[in-house]
Amino acid sequence: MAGLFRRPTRLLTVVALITVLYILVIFIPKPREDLYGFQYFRSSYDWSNYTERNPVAKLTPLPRGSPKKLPKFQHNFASDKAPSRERLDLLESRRTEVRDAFVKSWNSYKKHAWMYDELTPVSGRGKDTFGGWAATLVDSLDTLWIMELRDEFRHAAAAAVTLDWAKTRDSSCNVFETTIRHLGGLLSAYDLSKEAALLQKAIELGDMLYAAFDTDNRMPPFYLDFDLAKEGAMAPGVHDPSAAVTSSGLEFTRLAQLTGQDKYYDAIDRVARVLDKTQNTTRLPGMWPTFLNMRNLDFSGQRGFTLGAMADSLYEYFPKMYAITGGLEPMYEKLYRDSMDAVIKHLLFRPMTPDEDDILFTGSVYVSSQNGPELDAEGQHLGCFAGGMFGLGGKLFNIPEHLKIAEKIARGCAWAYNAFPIGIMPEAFSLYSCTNMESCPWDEVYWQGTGDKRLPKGFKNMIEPKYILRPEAIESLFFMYRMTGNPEYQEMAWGMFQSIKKATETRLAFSAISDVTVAKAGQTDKQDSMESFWTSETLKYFYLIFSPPDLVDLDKYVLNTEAHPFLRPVEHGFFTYT
Ligand code: DMJ
Repeated sequence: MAGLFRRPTRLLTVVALITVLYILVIFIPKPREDLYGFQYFRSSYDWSNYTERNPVAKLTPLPRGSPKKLPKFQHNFASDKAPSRERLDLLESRRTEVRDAFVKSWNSYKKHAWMYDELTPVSGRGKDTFGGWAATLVDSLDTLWIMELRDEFRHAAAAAVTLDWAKTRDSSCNVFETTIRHLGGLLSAYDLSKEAALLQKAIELGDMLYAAFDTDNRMPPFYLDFDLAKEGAMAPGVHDPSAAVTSSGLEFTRLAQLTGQDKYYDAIDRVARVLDKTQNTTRLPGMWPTFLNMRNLDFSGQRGFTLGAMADSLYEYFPKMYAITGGLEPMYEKLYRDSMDAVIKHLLFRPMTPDEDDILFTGSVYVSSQNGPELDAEGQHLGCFAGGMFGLGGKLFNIPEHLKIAEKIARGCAWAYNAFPIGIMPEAFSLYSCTNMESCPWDEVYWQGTGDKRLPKGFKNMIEPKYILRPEAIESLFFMYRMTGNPEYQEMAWGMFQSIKKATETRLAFSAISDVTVAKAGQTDKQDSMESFWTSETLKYFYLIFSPPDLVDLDKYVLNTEAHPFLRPVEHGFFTYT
């Protein structure tokens, strides 16, 4: 009797096993290709097969030919007296401390938030903020490489090439953030490591982001809505942050150079041509308003102008685009020179400080119908990038005045860090603008009568007291150091790093803090947030400023706005494409 029952049971087991195997075979995703040892997965939707509703009749090609011999950006370190053994040891120990901070952040990301966009550095969870495509992982690939964490790099790169851009809980993606973090991260990881699978993953993403330009006037929207794009119903926005819709230039140019496909360059060239055409039609000729109507391309109505939040990388990319195109596209020099003339005339100001420091900030301007341009003497952490930009522009286009401005902006941000008891600059605040750039005596009585006395002397009001692990201040110090070779910038950077570390460190990693005006580093309120730019930008700049200057040599690489290095054409000697 027992045997009789056993036979059907065996049969059932076999059938069940076959079913399970069948399900496994059908549903478990398999590596489709093996590129350089990576188990590469192609995304489940292929945007290169997407049918464009607004195709371009004639593509603008990448500038081709021998790149110009551009002025050197980096100081000639070889001509300096060699640093002493003690100095080299000191720099090495600082590098190690920065790397330790990175490793701590990375290990916690790996343990608690692997493949999520971000780690929550207090509660130790994963959180998705940018499509769920592992933003911290992709953004950190090149830092892993640069810090010589090569095993970690291979592990992370192997995971990055399995990302599926069609798998997201969101119905759209932020075009700018996805471009600078994901596309920029993959391209630089490829430029450094030459791992083919990384380029392949970047191309898939580039094809998706390229679809964002498929609008009536070929201008991109702020969000790429996947369904709208597939239905051919996408339109550009009427009030978009200017940086977001105009700064994909470096990433798309590098992608075009690496693939030989002009379409990527054509997409961003059209946006740059619009900027070129409208540069003198705005209420502050030379600059563009903080928000743009990308639908009718009429920029003459808006009245607000800034180099800070919402607008920053629009300007940052002009000298960088000139560099990455090997100086073969003169439009970028004109865009840079004319916009910076307006910045110098209307936005730059010297603040009144107790020690009468000769420093500069980039404020913002409102153009009123009665009074014309009115300066708002605010300081923004985001505006601190301008030191690096003026430095790069000053060198590339041989404008000595811009180099002086670069130094004063970088020192201004360092001043704002040092002014607060915990040694960190807040996100945004207002200052007093001096009427005279040459001399600016401190007026204690005026400050006592008008300033917020809870703040350090020289500060008028607090706008946003938080610090969210942003990089712009160390970014400018890093550029100044590489440009001048002056070790003073390394000392300023070290002070900054120690302050940030003390005030933001958690058991797991480092966290944004809500208020930098507290008396002691131990009293900071941690906001449980660690954006991917902490490991992509902030720690990379800290690491590089203490490293030998040939590590990410700025005469060979140009860094995108998320600090991802792309090879400059001078490295190839001529434009050839893989
Ligand atoms: C980064 O994502 C980029 O630097 C961007 O251009 C501006 N904001 C953050 C860092 O603060």
